Amino acid sequence: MKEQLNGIKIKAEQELAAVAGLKELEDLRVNYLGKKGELTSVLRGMGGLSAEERPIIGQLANEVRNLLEASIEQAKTELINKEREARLKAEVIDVTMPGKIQGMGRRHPLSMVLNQIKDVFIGLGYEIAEGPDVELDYYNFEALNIPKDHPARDVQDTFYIKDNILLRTQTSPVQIRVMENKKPPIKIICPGRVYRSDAVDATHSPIFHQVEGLVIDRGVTMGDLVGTLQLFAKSIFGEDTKIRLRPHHFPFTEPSAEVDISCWTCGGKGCRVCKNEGWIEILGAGMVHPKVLEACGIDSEVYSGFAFGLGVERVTMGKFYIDDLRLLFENDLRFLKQF
Ligand code: 2NM
Repeated sequence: MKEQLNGIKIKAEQELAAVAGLKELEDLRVNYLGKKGELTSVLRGMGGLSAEERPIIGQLANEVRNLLEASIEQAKTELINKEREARLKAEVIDVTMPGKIQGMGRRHPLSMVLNQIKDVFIGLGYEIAEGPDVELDYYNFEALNIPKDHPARDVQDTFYIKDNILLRTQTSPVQIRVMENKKPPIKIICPGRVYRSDAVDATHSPIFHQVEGLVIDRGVTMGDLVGTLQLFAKSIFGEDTKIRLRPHHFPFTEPSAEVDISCWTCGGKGCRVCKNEGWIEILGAGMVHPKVLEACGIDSEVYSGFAFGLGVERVTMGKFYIDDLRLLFENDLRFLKQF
């Protein structure tokens, strides 16, 4: 019986060393220590032992059982720790990884481009400001010096919720709110969803995304604006990218400009992508109108600033050669899987 017990001990320890999972470990425990286990059946056979043998074998059996229980308990702890470590390792996210994110599938092209844009401006020391999608007429139009009879105010172009409550048509109301609440210097970008009453086609959507930028300080000039946009264009479209400003009119900036960038396909020679222009319009910009500054309580004799706005969909379509805006909203996996 002594040999039998030692045999069980050796065999159990060998098997224990090879156990790889918790389920296997539990099976092993039942096989040896369970009601019908090997050790238990040896103990059952103790009835036939002599009075001298019984306590010796009994003690040995107890020792083997205690040893096995301890070994199994230790193996269990080790297995749980190993599994926890593996799980933690699998959960680690490399936040610097672009596009495809571990365990999170892929990213939407709009998010990829938005993140790139944010990175550029965060790198320049800008802060990100957000505000409500549902706005007051005052913040969306009035404070931006957009006159009462301006076509943008028409119900044809703007979604009204009530007389003076609407879905913002641009993210500039966020900038008005920041200017009202914070003293210059101000250096912000305002990314977000905007709404316009447009019919859906390859280049229009009633919901799209904008990033607007705003810098207000003493002595800010058009030169600062040009330098900023030049750096932005190079960061997003490549080092060889040039920009071109054309005079324009916006009620909220003076002077105002439409900003083109050299075609990212032909570099300016003219091709299908730029419709032989060599340039592609991508931004609106200008020096913040003194009336806008004053409406926010900023002294326009002391401070000046520039602002710009761009459509995230437009930039995304350009960068990825997407010819139909609807692809960005339909979430067809055959499209999304390409990113
Ligand atoms: C654009 C173009 C030009 C703009 C102006 C302002 C504010 F609040 F400072 F007046 N925010 N954004 C602006 C200027 C936006 O988008 C095409």
